[in-house]
Amino acid sequence: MRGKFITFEGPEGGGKSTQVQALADWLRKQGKAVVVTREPGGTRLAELIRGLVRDEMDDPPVTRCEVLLFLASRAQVVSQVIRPALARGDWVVCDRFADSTFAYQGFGRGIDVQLLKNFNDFVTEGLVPDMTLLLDVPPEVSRERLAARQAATAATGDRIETAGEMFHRRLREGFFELAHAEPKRFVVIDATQAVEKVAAIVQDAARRLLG
Ligand code: T5A
Repeated sequence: MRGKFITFEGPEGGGKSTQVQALADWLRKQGKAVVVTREPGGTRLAELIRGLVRDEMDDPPVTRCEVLLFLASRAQVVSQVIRPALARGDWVVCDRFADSTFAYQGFGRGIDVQLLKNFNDFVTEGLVPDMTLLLDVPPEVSRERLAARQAATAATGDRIETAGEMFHRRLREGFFELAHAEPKRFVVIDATQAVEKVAAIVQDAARRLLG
């Protein structure tokens, strides 16, 4: 039997990576084989693309190039990791997927969302998550968390994290619009709450898929 495909989405610093690991651990305790992956990335080539889209550089990708890089990364991880895992019956938990393209490159950068959906169908061959957990945080919280992490690790913000305030407001609204259009697939979670509280809401949502 095909496994289930769960994605985490939302603005930066919403706690996706934290909750991806927590959900994977919990699903394993429920007896599921779980594959954790992320976008951009998840295969050797896709991780190289991740560097290209995130790194600050003198001649950064123009928006159309950025779109194609994210889509190229997705084509690799879908065909080499996600589809084979689902076919084996494993559950796949993915840190970002297609909705990030619609929110960031569509609502954020202004590329036509329907055009992006058509391109996305091409690279995913129509693969849609069974459930998408939208971890919502306002830009202020996102900024505070990333600043705290940067102070603790001496890391610097990446090219997209450091895009302007309006960009982040637009993409957050974009996520809401996407969730509103597909209420059965999306679960919108107020991710300003404590990690444990968010994890409990995520588990309740995942229980529905466990049947
Ligand atoms: N992108 C991606 C596109 O533009 N188009 C696309 O198609 C795709 C797929 C990816 C970038 O690429 C863009 C979006 C992104 O800008 P990334 O590093 O994967 O880059 O960026 P994020 O996914 O945003 O990852 P982050 O690590 O920045 O944020 P997370 O994963 O949401 O948050 P997490 O878990 O790392 O936590 C961040 C900090 O907050 C703390 C954590 O301890 C950590 O320090 N934290 C909390 N603090 C308080 N309360 C909570 N509930 C907390 N949860 C976590």
